[in-house]
Amino acid sequence: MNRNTKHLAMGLIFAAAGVTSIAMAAMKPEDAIHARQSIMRVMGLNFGPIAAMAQGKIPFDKKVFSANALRLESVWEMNPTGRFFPKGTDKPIPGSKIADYTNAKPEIWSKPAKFKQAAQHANEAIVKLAQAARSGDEDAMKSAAGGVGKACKGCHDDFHAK
Ligand code: ASC
Repeated sequence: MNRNTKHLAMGLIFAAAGVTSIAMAAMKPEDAIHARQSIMRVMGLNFGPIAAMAQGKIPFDKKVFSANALRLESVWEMNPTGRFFPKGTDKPIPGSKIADYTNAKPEIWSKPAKFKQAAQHANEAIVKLAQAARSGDEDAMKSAAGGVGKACKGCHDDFHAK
């Protein structure tokens, strides 16, 4: 790489980083609420059949289970518990047509370390579930599903008002 190319490459990297941080800084509170609710809805839609199969409520279907588990992992990579919980999004946004409510508890912001740890537990459980799905081992898949259910419930009990 010659010097000019190198400078151009560096410039592009900094420009991209700048655009990203501007986009994050400019995210409106109602957009953050809408984003996290949509992501969690998709998480729930994918986890529902997995939980039902693991509990024997519906027949085990390896293809559906695996597809849903891999989608859970990739949707979770959007980091719903991270950038979509900026300060100031613990209450409905006055005048907002997008998000009229939020069930996020104030503990998300008053106990950030605890919230982060709960999210980390969920991350570990979700990665484990996807690994089990890739292995194709039915028992491992069902058992990993239990871990995800517990992680979801644990975090929702503490941080999500019903
Ligand atoms: C879901 C969903 C949740 C969790 C929780 C797991 O599918 O919508 O909130 O799983 O019920 O215990």
